Amino acid sequence: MSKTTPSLMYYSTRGARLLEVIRLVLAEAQVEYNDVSVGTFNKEDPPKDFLELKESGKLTFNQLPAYDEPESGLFLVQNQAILNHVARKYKLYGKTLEEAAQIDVLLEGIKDLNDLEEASLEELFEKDLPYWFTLFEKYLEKKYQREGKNEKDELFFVGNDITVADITMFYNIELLLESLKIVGWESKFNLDSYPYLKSNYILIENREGIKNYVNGGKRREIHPLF
Ligand SMILES: N[C@@H](CCC(=O)N[C@@H](CS)C(=O)NCC(=O)O)C(=O)O
Repeated sequence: MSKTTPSLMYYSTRGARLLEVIRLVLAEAQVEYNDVSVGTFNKEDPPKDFLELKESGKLTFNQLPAYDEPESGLFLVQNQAILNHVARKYKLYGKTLEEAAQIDVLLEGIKDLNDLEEASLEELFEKDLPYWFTLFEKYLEKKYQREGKNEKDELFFVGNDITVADITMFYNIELLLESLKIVGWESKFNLDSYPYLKSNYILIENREGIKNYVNGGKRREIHPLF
């Protein structure tokens, strides 16, 4: 690693969904970076490396994650701000203003989907998840139709290339599937019911950088949803 290698700093755990999406975006872009752990999160007895960072005055809101990019001099905090920056920097935020706006629409929709965790589990699996997944499925189906493609063709959520929208959706589905596996509830959700989403998921799963990261053995432990 050179002096200009960026660093992503957090505690020892995987962190929020957005933080793992940041790692997946960096993986897709095949960017070398330091994935720094400052130690175990403990509000009463914070780890030494966190206190040092806090005392440096660089953590705008005294929180992690933080992203240090020596090449540009940027030092960022806030998951969303870091994600937006790396996605724009590595050309994963659409090729035009219009594509970027459509990506924002999808990312906000995915946020709404995430907020469903508050519902009861029964409601979540019977009603809310199918409702939201069907909306995303319809979105992709219409895009396929507009572009004269069938579901065997490769299709990205926006434009004709991978963006942060595909990567964010990929991680949300992956987290759901992995969490269901851990508690033995695989039967509660079947991605086969959403063939367009499944096709996009497989497409992203097989991207070289993402595949290497996911299978590379260095990933932090999952925080299961249930
Ligand atoms: N909105 C912030 C939230 C970050 C946040 O809450 N960080 C917590 C850990 S998950 C933190 O560093 N807290 C430091 C403290 O409470 O002393 C983001 O998305 O980055």
